[in-house]
Amino acid sequence: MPGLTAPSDYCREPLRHPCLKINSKEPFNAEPPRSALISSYVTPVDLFYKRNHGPIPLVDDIDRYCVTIRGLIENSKDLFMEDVRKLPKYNVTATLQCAGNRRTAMCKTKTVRGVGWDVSALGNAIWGGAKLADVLELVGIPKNTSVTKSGRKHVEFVSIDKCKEEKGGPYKASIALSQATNPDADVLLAYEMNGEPLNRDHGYPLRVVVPGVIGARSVKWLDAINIIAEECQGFFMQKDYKMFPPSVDWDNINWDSRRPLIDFPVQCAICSLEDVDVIKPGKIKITGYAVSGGGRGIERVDVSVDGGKNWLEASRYQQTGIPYIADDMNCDKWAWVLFEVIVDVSHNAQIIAKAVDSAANVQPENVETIWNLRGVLNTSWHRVHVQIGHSNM
Ligand SMILES: Nc1nc2c(c(=O)[nH]1)N[C@H]1C(S)=C(S)[C@@H](COP(=O)(O)O)O[C@H]1N2
Ligand SMILES: [Mo]
Repeated sequence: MPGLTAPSDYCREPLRHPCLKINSKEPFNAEPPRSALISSYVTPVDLFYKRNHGPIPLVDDIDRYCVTIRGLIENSKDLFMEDVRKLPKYNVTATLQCAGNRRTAMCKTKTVRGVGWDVSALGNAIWGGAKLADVLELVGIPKNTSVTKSGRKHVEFVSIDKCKEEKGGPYKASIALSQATNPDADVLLAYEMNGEPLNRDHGYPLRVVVPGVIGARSVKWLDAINIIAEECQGFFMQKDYKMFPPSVDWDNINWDSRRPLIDFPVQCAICSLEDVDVIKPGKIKITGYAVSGGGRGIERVDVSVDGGKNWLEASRYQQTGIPYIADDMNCDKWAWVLFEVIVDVSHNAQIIAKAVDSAANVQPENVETIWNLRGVLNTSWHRVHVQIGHSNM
């Protein structure tokens, strides 16, 4: 692993923003406060959630750093940063969301295992880098290789961080070769986030960004790319990030019975209020985010202030108070939309938000029906409670 080092302890962690809410210190897992998320369409890097499984790697020599591409190809290749930078550069606005986002709320039904997250284990960034499809072309794999041609082949991304779950080995994950070679899937080897070089927390010097897919597949601190016959056999593909039905618990789980999670389903959350908040009676503005996976944009966000009897359609904005003007039908293909709606609340109420994506997929009404032992993909209607009072204001 030329140029990159993986510490085995937490003595050389980067500095982090003091506003982040720390869900686990070592490895470092943290999310911004709800209100910070909705103040900007593009999430500032220092407030972007951080999700790690081990200590943060360090670059000791950027000139020697390279990614080895090997496996089912004629000749393996060492890809240096200058090779990546020579390829056409793309800026893709994409929301990255952890499959564990909103896990804490799932625990209320029944305990789940995993880092507790509120509603902010996601962020929207402008990722700059080369397309994986262009990189794979350098090793002789044509663009748009169809599933018919590629069969079960996957492209595996291997990092160098030391993860407990991998018994001290590196984090890894894979995606289908057909997706990896599809330029329209916008899979990037990213070296920039919001126009700045990636920072250590987010994968410096190079990370994978797989838009529309759970965050777990966007491998940071890339060390190798393997072209393999079948999906990656690592822990995070086989023994984690799978969704089981509510009937499955730790005593009857069969990991092989489920496929690894890929696309993210439709999701939304209110960010202008906490789970329980005290407000003054009258008009209040409800704001939040909505996002879907697989390249499906958001069609609509509905908000209710009477526990789901009546619904109002929210409008979208990019900066508070400034409506969102879509000049390109595809502009929210991979990115979230921020929504706002003004409602009148005169008594204690349950406020709910639910989104509909471009394929008319809706969110499940109740968290109980999608409870799963790992607490992944809590995309149930987001509910908060307001109490009328004068404290706090
Ligand atoms: N090498 C490596 N890549 C990784 C992880 C990791 O622990 N190690 N965590 C994954 C998970 S679960 C998520 S949700 C995203 C989080 O990316 P972020 O920390 O940049 O927000 O990175 C993914 N890539
Ligand atoms: Mo994640």
